[in-house]
Amino acid sequence: MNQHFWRRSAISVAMALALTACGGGGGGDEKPPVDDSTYTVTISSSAHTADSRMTCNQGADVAACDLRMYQIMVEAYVNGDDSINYDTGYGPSKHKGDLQGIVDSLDYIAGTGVNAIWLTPIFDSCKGKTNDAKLEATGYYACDYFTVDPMFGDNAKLKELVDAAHAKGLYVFLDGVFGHASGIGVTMDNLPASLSGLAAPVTAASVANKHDTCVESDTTICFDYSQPDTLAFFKAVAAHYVTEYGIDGWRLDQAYQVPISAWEEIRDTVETAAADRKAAGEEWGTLGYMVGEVWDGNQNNFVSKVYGTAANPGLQSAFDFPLHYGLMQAIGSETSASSNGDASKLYANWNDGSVYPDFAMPNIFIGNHDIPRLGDLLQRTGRGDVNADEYWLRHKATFSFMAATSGPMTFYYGEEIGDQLDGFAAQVTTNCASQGLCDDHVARTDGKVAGVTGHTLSSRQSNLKAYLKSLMDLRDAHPALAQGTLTRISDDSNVFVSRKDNGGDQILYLLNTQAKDAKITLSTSALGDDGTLQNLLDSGDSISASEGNYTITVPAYTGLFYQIN
Ligand SMILES: [Ca+2]
Ligand SMILES: [Ca+2]
Repeated sequence: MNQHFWRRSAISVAMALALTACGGGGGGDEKPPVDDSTYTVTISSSAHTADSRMTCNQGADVAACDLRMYQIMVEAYVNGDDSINYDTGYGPSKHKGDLQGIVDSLDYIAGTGVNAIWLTPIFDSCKGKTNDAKLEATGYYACDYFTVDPMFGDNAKLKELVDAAHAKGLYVFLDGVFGHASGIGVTMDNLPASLSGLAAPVTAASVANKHDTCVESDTTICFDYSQPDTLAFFKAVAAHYVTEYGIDGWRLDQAYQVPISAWEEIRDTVETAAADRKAAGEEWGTLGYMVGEVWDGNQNNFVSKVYGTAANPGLQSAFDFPLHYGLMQAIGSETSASSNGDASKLYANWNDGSVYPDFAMPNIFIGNHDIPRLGDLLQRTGRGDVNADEYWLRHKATFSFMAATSGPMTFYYGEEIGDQLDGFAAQVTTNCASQGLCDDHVARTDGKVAGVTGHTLSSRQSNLKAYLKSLMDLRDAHPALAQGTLTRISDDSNVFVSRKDNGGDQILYLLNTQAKDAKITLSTSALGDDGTLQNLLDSGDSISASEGNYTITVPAYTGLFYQIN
């Protein structure tokens, strides 16, 4: 079955930096706002009290709360070994990516300020043995969970990659597809000695035992978690790569295909393997972070399909699709959205996480391999082409919101340079798969890695990448950003104003989602403080309260960070 349709059926939902110098960026290239009028607002009281409910809002020192993952679509990213290539696949890349290409790119990746890489699935998918060569290249239909895909490298190359990433300060996460596998089945021929005797996972024998989104076909088998052998198998897989390779955890594909009770056991197994490494004195492979993917805009479904409850917890972390949609509606762009940015959508009643259990750690992101890149969506919705200031300002503003958000976050490769696909913007509906231009795989482009693939960064790309690095440096220096309580002072349709607190570290974050400057009069009582505000990214200008008010100008499409002294 064509992955395009398969994925579709699986989902239930559908700077002002520029104006002044930008920290670390050496000065933005962007020009003044398109609209030279000014939005004026007075904020005299705070709309919300401090929220310290979920794990990463509590100010505790939890390493996973400051994860900055960098997603790599392995088959597309970088060709480091031209003797092994798929040469076919979904999406517009040349489909020559491999593990060596990632090893070669680690310095570049670390230079963006992220601290982790997530590789799309790398297990053997039995190239040439099913009737869908493109699907095999994705990695999401494995036939051997204990062997690296020979088109990507081998098991020794994976170990080399994990060790090399760790040496550069990067955690490594593999992509676990534990609900389905290749239609030709799963081989046990390459079982490691330590797992001899392990039984194979059991294919769902009846409709009642298979998840309703998993459809058996020539390319797909579905697993039956009512069978103990299935759970035992995937617990063994999940622990094996922590114990033997030192990976730091897993990204779990289509997490709703595995029951929450099974996730609880798999997570416990991974956490135990990680704790054992830590007890043995290992520096890496000790995190045991697991993040589930449920492509859904309804936060209630994250409780029922990923998190579970305090009494019956599943996974602790899930990609935050609801907040992703809020962020795109506010300052980015959605596939079909045409309205101007509405800052009140950042935390609407459908994406504020209020229904998640206290232990939850939502993982905020912009894009992934299943949705068009932000750059292409901005072009689609008339929010700026690559030569427009708006295009780059919106990227920066989006990054700034992520940097101000407590908890783990994920960037998709190329976002750091505002990548987009030349010649693509509008949705392609006719023969999109054969052109590599369907919305759900058009983001799978060849990686553009300066110093590795021959790509030369434009000045705007360099500037954006440096801005991202400056934000990540800010997160290093200010624990309130990654692990602070959140107080939403104001969320109107034009500006979002919040403060983050972690002990004595206190940050005011302001985001203007409109095309004109915002002049904000913020009372000391609304801020809950009367200290001096010091700009953390620009030249360090400071603002003092006068007669009980601060006056702060936030340029168009810009996020600002002030330390509250
Ligand atoms: Ca290759
Ligand atoms: Ca484009």
